[in-house]
Amino acid sequence: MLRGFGFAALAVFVLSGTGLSVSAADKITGLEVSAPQPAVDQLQPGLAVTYYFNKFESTGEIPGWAKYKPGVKGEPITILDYFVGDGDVLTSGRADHVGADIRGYMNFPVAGTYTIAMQSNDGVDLKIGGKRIVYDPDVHSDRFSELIPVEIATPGWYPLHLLYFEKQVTSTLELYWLKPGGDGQLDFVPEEAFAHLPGE
Ligand SMILES: [Ca+2]
Repeated sequence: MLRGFGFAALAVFVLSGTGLSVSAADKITGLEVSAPQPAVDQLQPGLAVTYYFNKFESTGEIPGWAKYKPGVKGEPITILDYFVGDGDVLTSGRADHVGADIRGYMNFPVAGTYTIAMQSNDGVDLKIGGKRIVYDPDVHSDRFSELIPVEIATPGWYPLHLLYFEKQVTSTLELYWLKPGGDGQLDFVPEEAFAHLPGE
């Protein structure tokens, strides 16, 4: 995986409020923490992923395709910091025509208002705790979401479901946050915030 640290620094610069392309969204509330919480001794690192190889045009096409064509389980995704140009899409081993159904848990260690943002290419549909957080479902070149305030009432593990696809040429999938009381710099959501249960 090419982590693209130089670009990440630029992204944080843009997201810190000096850029023109990022604006703030309305706060999202009502996320439901997993109840009961997943057993810590059963959690595995990273997010589970199933790949579907097709020339998708929108994230909404992935569930329908999955009803008729079995997917391929991939190696878990440890962190969403993919800025790979025309390289392989996530852990799929392919560079184009990839859909991904990504599932697991995301840990919010404290209560409060987080700021979440994504950069994507192509489409994304991210739900956490049953709420849609980022929705940019169609074919597009690299672009950032808004800065999205997300209210977390209860610390802990929340169910995460991310649909994503790469049609062709370049692909990008990055997830950023700023924790409550942070210093204004968004950073990648770290590896320790992602987990999944065996069988997901
Ligand atoms: Ca693309």
